[in-house]
Amino acid sequence: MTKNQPITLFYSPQTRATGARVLLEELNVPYELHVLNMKAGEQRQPAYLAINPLGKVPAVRVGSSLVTEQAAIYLYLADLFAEAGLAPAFDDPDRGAYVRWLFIAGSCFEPAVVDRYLKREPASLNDTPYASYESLIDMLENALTPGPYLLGERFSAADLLWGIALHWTTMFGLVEARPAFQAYMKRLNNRASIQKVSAEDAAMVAEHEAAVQQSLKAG
Ligand SMILES: N[C@@H](CCC(=O)N[C@@H](CS)C(=O)NCC(=O)O)C(=O)O
Repeated sequence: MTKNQPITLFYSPQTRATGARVLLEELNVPYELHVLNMKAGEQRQPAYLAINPLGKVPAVRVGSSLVTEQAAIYLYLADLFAEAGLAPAFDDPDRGAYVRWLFIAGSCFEPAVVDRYLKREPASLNDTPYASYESLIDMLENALTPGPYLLGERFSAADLLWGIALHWTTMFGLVEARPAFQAYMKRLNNRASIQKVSAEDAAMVAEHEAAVQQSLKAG
């Protein structure tokens, strides 16, 4: 049975893999990290391309099942460990909104943010997969008002994905830090799981940087 199989998270600190690790912490299941030093380009080496041919993290292996793409990983793990209560069940009325928000992250928010990062001219409403940045961000703000979570009073795995995505995108000025987003991020950032993983990420980033400097010195 997949559930009792070992879990390996292919990981790099301060990346989209951070959220997948936070989720594993929230699910309270044992896992092993396979850390890639992305500053040294390990994600583009054949060993990792055999795991994810796109060379992107996160990827998670549970027994013989391999899952890539952060939203797919959240969906998979939160359902696999449903007893943690982070995923509404298939017949739960909240299931639709839950799945919808997981998919909006990858299908709409990510391309919208990349377009802004690359300073692309806004395309017509029918040429993008997200209509317009404004309509998408307004939709998110409405979903978080009054909150406290995307599903109202109910906290779910989708909040981990969105809380962390907003943390990075507001920090880089790609998404405006509207009051509803600030309150949401503050709520999420108070969670022990996020604080633990963030602290360990900072230490790991410093180690990776030092390793790269060391190898440059060694020539
Ligand atoms: N579509 C992927 C994107 C993952 C992604 O962009 N990961 C970045 C880190 S935040 C990465 O692995 N970059 C390494 C590279 O492109 O070299 C997902 O949602 O999981």
